[in-house]
Amino acid sequence: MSRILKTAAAQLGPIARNESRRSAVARMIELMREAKAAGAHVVVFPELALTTFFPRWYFEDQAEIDGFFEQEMPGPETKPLFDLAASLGVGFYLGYAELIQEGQALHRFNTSILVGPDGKIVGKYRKIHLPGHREHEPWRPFQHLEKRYFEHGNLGFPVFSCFGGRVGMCICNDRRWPETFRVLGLQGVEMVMLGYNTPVHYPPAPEHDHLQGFHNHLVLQAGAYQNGTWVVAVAKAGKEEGCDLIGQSCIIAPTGEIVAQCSTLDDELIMASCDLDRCQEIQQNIFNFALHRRPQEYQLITADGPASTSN
Ligand code: CDV
Repeated sequence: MSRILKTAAAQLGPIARNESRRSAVARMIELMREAKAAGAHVVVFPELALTTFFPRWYFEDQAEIDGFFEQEMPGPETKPLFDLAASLGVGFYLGYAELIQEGQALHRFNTSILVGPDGKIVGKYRKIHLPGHREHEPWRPFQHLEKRYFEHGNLGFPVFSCFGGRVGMCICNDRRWPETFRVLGLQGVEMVMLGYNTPVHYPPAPEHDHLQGFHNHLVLQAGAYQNGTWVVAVAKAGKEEGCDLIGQSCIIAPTGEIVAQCSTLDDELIMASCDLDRCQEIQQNIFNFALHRRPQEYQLITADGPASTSN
């Protein structure tokens, strides 16, 4: 019996700073209905999909910052998405800013969840690789203050048994790190879902701006192939509050081939029938970890601190 997971990538166009969650959720509901009509079992939405990408601004007022965070999931504005998922029998991945209280302490994470076709949360991930900077840097045309507004994720890179397979998550900058995919790969992951907000302009090295699209697909395709897993990567795209975000949302086979790709910078749905058994073509052969890996030679990867460049 084949294990075909009909998977939709639901790219979002820009979300304005004054756009309400209700409006963002309404856009996602429309995409979820379209996905169901096309036969999808699961829909992947972007990183921080409920609001504009707020780390591009320096805020001093914590209450204003917390206005971009969710204190419950689902909450009143997001519940309609969960209810629709349950009524349609469709699962989803959603990225959002999470604020939780533990004892007296408040914690803030850049989070994603997996929701099953019954509308119940089956897995949670908190972004581990936080890009950008901690302090206000006025020389930049826009800020990238993830290091200021979020703590590093503390849940590791879990893989969940759901949708008939083994599913893992990561978020945006995580995709650039081979360690992300390898840790998921070592757990036999068969599909990695991720959302991203990637500006075209990278202020510390603007000479790479024209390579943003290339680097996006380069790391996603490598992560898929080197671990024999499907990858579903979904952008928030387009000109958001004056900042251009790349699109190129895509579904990638375990061979590293892109099998579906968005062609706009707006709300757009793409679909693929993902046969999870195809992971074996890679996982049992060229990247059969048990047979071919040499972990004793990789110890520098987990050693503390940067690797020495001298010999
Ligand atoms: N949201 C992100 O993590 N964005 C980063 C940018 C800042 C480089 C990315 O890796 O796409």
